[in-house]
Amino acid sequence: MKVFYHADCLLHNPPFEILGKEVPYLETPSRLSIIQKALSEKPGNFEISDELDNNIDLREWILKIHESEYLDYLETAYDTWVSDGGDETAVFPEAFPHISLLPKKPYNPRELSSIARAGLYCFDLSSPITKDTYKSVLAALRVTLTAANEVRSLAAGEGVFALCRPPGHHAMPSLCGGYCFINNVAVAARFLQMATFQHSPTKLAILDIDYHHGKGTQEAFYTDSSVLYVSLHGENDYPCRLLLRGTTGDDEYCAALEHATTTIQSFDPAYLLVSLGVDTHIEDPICDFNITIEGYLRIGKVISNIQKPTLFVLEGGYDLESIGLNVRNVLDGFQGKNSLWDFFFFQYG
Ligand code: Q9C
Ligand code: ZN
Repeated sequence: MKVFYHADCLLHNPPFEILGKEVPYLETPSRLSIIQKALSEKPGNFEISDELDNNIDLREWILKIHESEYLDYLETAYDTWVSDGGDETAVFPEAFPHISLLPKKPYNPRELSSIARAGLYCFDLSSPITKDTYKSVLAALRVTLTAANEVRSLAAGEGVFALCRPPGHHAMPSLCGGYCFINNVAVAARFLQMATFQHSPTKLAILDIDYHHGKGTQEAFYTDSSVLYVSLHGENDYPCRLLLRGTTGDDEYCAALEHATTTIQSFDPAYLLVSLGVDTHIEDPICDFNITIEGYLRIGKVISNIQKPTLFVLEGGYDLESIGLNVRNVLDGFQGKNSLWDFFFFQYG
């Protein structure tokens, strides 16, 4: 399986976030290095490449999902913040200009103070903007769209993986939050659809297996019958919604996933996009599910039953001990391979 990756994705590295108190930033660059290492272990058939398609006009595609005002904000927020006297560490909102506080008459958001702007375009304290954030955000999208280009030449049941960060599925047209800035999967969906557009829009399915609900992705396609969004996520957590109990383990999860795959199969999309989060793992520091390392192998197998050319894009997953094997097992299971864990056990166990 081809894997796209770029070192610029490591640049976004805020020292902390606020989770009731200051904690080290969980969505850390080492997540990528650890996964990259796990995919490089032998035996393996992953071909990791950092040769990205530099001809893709990222701005053009971002604007299919996000507002240009917001994109300009992401690009300029850090410099404006610092020149207004803000701390050089990162842009951290400290005031949230709720709609009732904003001018009633039309106004230019650029005229707001940089503190007010930071709160206007952000819904939580998990997405500080550092000097290099924008560069990483663009790199993540270029990795994703390069991989999306590749998925067009894949056969049914084959896959390609965009190994990138920051993640994207929480990002809204004009809002960052939940470690997300640009919705990589949503932009990739439009990119795939519009470049293969013939008489009617190409049907696509997005399967979101991150622990959290991808509100950004859901809203992008809510009224669009050509894109089916299916999400498995924890109930009563950040910020929505239904489906699986906090104690959900491998069996219960795979049963729900089989249900999701049946729905996707009857929709019969041209391509499948997978928002691949492994924060469902039992040891994840911010999530409640109980998926095991072995469970991810089963999850990959169930996804492969959909039998479509498949683009995997990394979302969450914060347990650094297991994240590498978890991601690798989804991709190994998808390709009908055994767990690397089984291999180690066989060799050294
Ligand atoms: N207990 C992704 O997995 N912190 N984002 C929320 C609430 C942010 C997760 C804390 C969680 C965002 C891509
Ligand atoms: Zn998540």
